[in-house]
Amino acid sequence: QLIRTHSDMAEFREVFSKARHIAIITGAGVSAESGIPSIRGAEGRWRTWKTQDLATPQCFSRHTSRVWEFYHYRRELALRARASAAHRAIAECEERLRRQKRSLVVITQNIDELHRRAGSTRLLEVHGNVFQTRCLSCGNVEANHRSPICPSLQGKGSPDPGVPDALIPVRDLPRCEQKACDGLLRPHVVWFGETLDSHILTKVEKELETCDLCLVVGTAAVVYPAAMFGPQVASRGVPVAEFNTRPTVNTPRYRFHFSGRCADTLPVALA
Ligand code: BJW
Ligand code: ZN
Repeated sequence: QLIRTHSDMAEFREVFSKARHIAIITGAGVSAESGIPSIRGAEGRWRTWKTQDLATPQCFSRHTSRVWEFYHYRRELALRARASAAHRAIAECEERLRRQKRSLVVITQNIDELHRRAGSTRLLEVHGNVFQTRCLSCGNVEANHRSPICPSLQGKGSPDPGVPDALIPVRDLPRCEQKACDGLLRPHVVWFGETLDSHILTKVEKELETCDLCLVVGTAAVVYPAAMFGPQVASRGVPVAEFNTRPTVNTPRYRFHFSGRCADTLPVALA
């Protein structure tokens, strides 16, 4: 249903002061504040390829070296990035609410771990995490912050369109270190056409059903199923506030829309 959307911060602050369970859904716009470009942004390219085509299981099986170069580049970028004022405002708010016996959970589509680095502890990463690997042979998932992730990727991964594929042999790409396994590792992220982790989705459902205020920050609401999280909350009659530099298809379904960079708007909203 369509509802009247406000951008009245005083009214939002009133709702915020009464909320006991807050869910914050975040997307690439929050990481943009840390200098990490969205892979779906206007540019949307790495070298000459559309990033949307690289983030698929088909591309990984055909062009394993290329896809690892792409993720190596983004791991190194995320390692060097620092949490922004938007990440910090969310983490500080969680801590403050906890002391007041209120709760805040972050449901993020971002894979760069910047929310955790800012200090968020209740965090659901629905599209995985680029600092975790998954073995294609034994299924083992583990944290990995090595830089570079393997010697053969050292100095590789430049996004410059003139740079040719490194064509690294698969045996020299990241391999499993579990006893006697040596399987090929992949980034533990959710690619197009893959399903989201059902355990995480169950937790997300519970948060969406119990929150009494929801913020949707820096996401274009194009990629499913995450695009439906905010509308799902709004359909229960719960106030939803969108923070984005521009309106989205979901804006008319939300009580509030705050236009602008989230590093400017969120610290005010969550103070
Ligand atoms: C700012 C700002 C600032 C900027 N301050 N704001 C139903 C309908 C149609 C299609 C589908 C459907 N169900 C499934 C599909 C297919 C597909 C899909 O959604 N396709 C769409 C493109 C149409 N979905 C899937 O395949 C999903 N799987 C699935 O549903 O499984 C079941 C199934 C399978 C097959 C068929 C049917 C069902 C999986 C999706 C996984 C997406 N993974 C990625 C890549 C992760 C790894 C990686 O990063 O490499 O996740 S895609 C990419 O998009 C990444 C992001 O998390 C995700 C969302 O992007 P986000 O965060 O919204 O970023 P942007 O750039 O789009 O928007 C940024 C926003 O910020 C903008 O609005 C700016 O204005 C704003 N902004 N600066 C505030 N400073
Ligand atoms: Zn293994």
